[in-house]
Amino acid sequence: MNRDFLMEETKSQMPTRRWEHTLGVMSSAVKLAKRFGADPDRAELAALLHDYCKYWPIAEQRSEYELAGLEPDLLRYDPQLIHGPLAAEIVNRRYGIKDAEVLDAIRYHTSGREAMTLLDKIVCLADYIEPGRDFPSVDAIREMAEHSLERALVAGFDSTIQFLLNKGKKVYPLTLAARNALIDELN
Ligand code: DGI
Ligand code: FE
Ligand code: FE
Ligand code: FE
Repeated sequence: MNRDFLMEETKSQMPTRRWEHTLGVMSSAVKLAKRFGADPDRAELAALLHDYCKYWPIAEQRSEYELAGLEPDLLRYDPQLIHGPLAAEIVNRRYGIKDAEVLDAIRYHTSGREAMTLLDKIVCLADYIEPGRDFPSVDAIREMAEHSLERALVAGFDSTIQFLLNKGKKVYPLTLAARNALIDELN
């Protein structure tokens, strides 16, 4: 599939601000791939497509998700979790993206999962640290990302979980499983 074509297609799904975020995630993912020994092209492709469905109306995301027969338990948690697994489904359908590791990195970029692959980690972390991101611990996480994907990702999930707890929201169990597994990898 032609890169420029996929870029135009993806750009047309979202407002300018989110497209700039996507470009930031692409460049951060390529850097991380080079640093940690993953394929930069596959990291860039997953990053390009990771938020493909993010700005579709939530009702449409939900109905497409249900129609595709994706994991129903996720719908009991924050609707912000839908766009990753839905994007993996949609880009496979629309553009014939078949690379299972690329699709998984897209699918799990928000939630994480137990036993994240190198590509999963890179896309999820790039999403946290791309140049346009600004949240309290982002600079510390960028620093950690110089040396350890796992340490940086634990800090990323910590900040997300902290944010959810502060708002009195539920935490999707896969995020806890992801964090637990990353901590085991560190020890
Ligand atoms: O799509 P982005 O804004 O680039 O980033 P994202 O896909 O990582 O996250 C979208 C939001 O999902 C994030 O602000 C926190 C929210 N969220 C809600 N419930 C959960 C959750 N994130 C995780 N990891 N786990 C949850 O249970
Ligand atoms: Fe996202
Ligand atoms: Fe993320
Ligand atoms: Fe994102």
